[in-house]
Amino acid sequence: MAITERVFSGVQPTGNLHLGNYLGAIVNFVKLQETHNCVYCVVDMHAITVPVTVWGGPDELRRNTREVTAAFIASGIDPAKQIIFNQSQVSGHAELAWVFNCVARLGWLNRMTQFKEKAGKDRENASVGLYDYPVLMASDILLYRATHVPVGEDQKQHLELCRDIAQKFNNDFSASIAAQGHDGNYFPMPEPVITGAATRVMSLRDGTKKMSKSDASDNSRINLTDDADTIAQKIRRAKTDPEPLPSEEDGLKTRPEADNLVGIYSALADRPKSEVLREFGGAQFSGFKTSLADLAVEKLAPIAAEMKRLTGDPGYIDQVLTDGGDRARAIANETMNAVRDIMGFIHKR
Ligand code: AQP
Repeated sequence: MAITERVFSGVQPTGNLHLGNYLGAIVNFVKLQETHNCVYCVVDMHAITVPVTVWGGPDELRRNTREVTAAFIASGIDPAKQIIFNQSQVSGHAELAWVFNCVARLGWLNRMTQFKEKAGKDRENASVGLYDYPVLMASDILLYRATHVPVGEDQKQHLELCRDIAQKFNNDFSASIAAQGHDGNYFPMPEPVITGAATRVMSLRDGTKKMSKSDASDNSRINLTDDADTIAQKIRRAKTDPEPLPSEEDGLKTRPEADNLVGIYSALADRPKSEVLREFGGAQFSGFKTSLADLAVEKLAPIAAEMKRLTGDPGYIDQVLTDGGDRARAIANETMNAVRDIMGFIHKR
């Protein structure tokens, strides 16, 4: 079967969905649905790679899974046209991950910087799942033979690993792939889609640190569930330097906090940074922050309100997920049957 263009991406249900997740990933999910068939996944099996005290246990996982689903829908993804589901409903993710565990090399995984960051000094105590996270992610993408993967900058290295796995699988089993009648490579080389002015949104408290769900300070991030007052207050309190805003992008190079706030403005307004600086260059931060807070509230408050409405109806959300799961499973089964044939696993047809 020839490869056709398809988009896949996932978001972990680990709570505190924030502006970085929205601008780095979800905004692009919404745009891509105009041109592509898309599969958007709430990756609950990835969420459990950290200690249960961190992911919160079953009630919290259910709540967070519904919250991410609500964020997808509230941001504009149409669940009737595109597939929205939670990963654990489709067993192919775990099955393909096993095959890829036997394709990926230890040396490749040892280079993954996210594992090093997340495991920290207590590496011996990290779960095997956290180490294997990038292999499961490669399976998520390739199970749907996806060609495009919208993600934030931080996922670039994992996407490269996914391409390495696809390539080694295609090479190792090229004869069997051809014998099964597939033309050329069975798995595509998925392209990362890392676009927009905010592919790496930084913490509001420290412009050198990524905005993250796990930051202890709630003031470091704007949560998608924050109300208008909280959004405005967090932006007013965001760290800045004492200089006025520059008029040219070059002037942002050594000023991470200024660069971050201008990037957020630019992404929310869907206007290039250069244009934003033409308007605000020379202005003090106080005035710029007021405009940024107004813009953020205008764009985000309706999403928060819709998320609240949707999470108030868990029956509807669960229906979206199970319906999406059925549609995802149909594609996944096709891939898994082909993989079984390619590998030589005897199976029921
Ligand atoms: N700060 C960010 N800027 C731009 N994009 C970001 N993404 C995450 N943080 C930023 C993108 O959001 C998508 C979903 O992320 P995830 O749920 O898989 O988890 P993550 O990358 O681990 O998110 P966090 O906030 O960074 O969690 P912790 O604190 O656990 O490390 C991805 O496409 C990601 O690139």
